[in-house]
Amino acid sequence: EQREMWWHRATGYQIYPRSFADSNGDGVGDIPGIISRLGHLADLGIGFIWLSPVYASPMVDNGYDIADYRAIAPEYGTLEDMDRLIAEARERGIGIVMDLVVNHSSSLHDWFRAARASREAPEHDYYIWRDAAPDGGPPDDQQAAFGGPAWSWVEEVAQYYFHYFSPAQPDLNWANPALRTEIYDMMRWWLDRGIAGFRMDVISLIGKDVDARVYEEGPTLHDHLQEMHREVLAGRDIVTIGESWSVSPETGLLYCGRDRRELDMVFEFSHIREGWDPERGKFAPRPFDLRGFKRELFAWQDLTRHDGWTSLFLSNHDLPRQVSFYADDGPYRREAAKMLATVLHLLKGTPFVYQGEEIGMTNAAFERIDQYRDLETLNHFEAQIAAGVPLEEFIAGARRNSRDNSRTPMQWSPGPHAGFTTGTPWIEVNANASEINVEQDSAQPDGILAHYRKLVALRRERDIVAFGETESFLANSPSVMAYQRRLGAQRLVVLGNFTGQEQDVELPEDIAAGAGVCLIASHDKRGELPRQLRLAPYESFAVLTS
Ligand code: ISL
Ligand code: CA
Repeated sequence: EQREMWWHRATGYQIYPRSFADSNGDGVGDIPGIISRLGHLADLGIGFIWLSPVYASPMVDNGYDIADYRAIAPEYGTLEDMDRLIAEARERGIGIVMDLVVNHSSSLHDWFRAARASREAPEHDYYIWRDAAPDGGPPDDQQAAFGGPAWSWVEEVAQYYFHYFSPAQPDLNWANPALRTEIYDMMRWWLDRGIAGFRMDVISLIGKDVDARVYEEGPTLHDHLQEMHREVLAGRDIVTIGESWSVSPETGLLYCGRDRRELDMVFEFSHIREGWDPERGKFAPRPFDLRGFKRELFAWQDLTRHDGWTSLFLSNHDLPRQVSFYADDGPYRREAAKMLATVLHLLKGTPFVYQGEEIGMTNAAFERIDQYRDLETLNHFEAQIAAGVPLEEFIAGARRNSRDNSRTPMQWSPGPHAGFTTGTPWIEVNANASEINVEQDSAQPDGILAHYRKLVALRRERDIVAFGETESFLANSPSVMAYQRRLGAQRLVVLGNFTGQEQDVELPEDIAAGAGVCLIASHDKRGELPRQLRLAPYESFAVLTS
């Protein structure tokens, strides 16, 4: 049996600090800005914040390139601000989960500065170096995730170093024990400041074997995670979530199985990838297929039925806005936002809300390349235009799936710059901020925010939401997501219409019920579950029966 942990009933909320709230008018969000908005998060009822990186960084990748793991980026504030955030959040029952980016550091980290200066420096082996190929070129033709070769030359040591992402993000060499000790020290230093856990950036890459060209889930991954657990995590009442782009139901429990002593859960992306063209990648839009999406989500529900745990999310700072990508950001935006939240939050797992999702923020709808800021988008733009992709085609893909879609400033009010800053924001505010913002949504008793507040509360209050077993039905429907949760004699039936048309649904005999209690609904409350029912466009609801 699974021991109940605080994060089994908690909802997480991701803050992308650059775009959340700016306290001093420099156009960049910061920690005092977050502190000033803690009331919003307490009102939502969330249990913890996943805070994207706030460490000292040259910001080539908005902080996912860390130059000092024990210092705060001056544009975000000071260590005192950070301690104040931890304390003030805790007073509201909210933990702070830090982003741990230890697959790579910034090329400006002191370790890398020493490493690139001399082969004799102890830090040289903190990174991954190889000699040139006989022709003087890189050791192999591996490409970096953000474009260009994954190897860069350093004249001083006459070697190439490996970088899975950009050249400004050299990969750390986890085979080096002194490096691992430094990382574990740093993690303990943060935990001792009172944080509630770590979200571990691309953690599935740390066991890589570059010579074998195995990067994801490499041979030493689980040894490292078990060592990290022994050295740092064991015995602390924290939560750990590892990001893995490769994890599948076959490997999932290796990370989060009860007896593994590694992580509490992973962020897995199989349901997200369903929306991408497998050959041409994220900048080639393809129509969303609900059936594949459901198959992946329910595979993880099955996997974690008796062991492990999972996270639930549709959005983050690397993904487009969920109403735009999966549903409708036009006439049915409100209904669509509620529907996506309902079908996701009533699954088993720990749900995550990405800033702005709780008011149904939409994609950025940028029309020109100069509006984009993200290095992934800009690098792919250069490469694809050079390869002959027409400009309009690239922009169409970026409008659908660029990471900047979710990085536009949080929309607090209908006022100037959406209430995000009094200065000039680092990236444009979405043009719809005068209609979509916290001030206006929260004034409506049936707003999107109110709907999220209910879902967050249901997970805290109802055992069936936190722990019930999940059984999907109507799996072949291309338009409706449907499942029930079961706990003892109770059943919670959840339905969501993913289309802008009415849908007639025939409920299986064992699902239909004469009477029930409606826990949440986007339209009129439903008090029964007849065999035949008609869903309004983007309608969703959950009915409890026994
Ligand atoms: O979205 C992605 C898949 O194409 C990539 O942009 C992204 O690199 C991948 O999701 C891994 O993300 C994490 O590590 C990156 C950082 O840029 C992302 O913001 C972070 O979430 C490198 O640290
Ligand atoms: Ca600022």
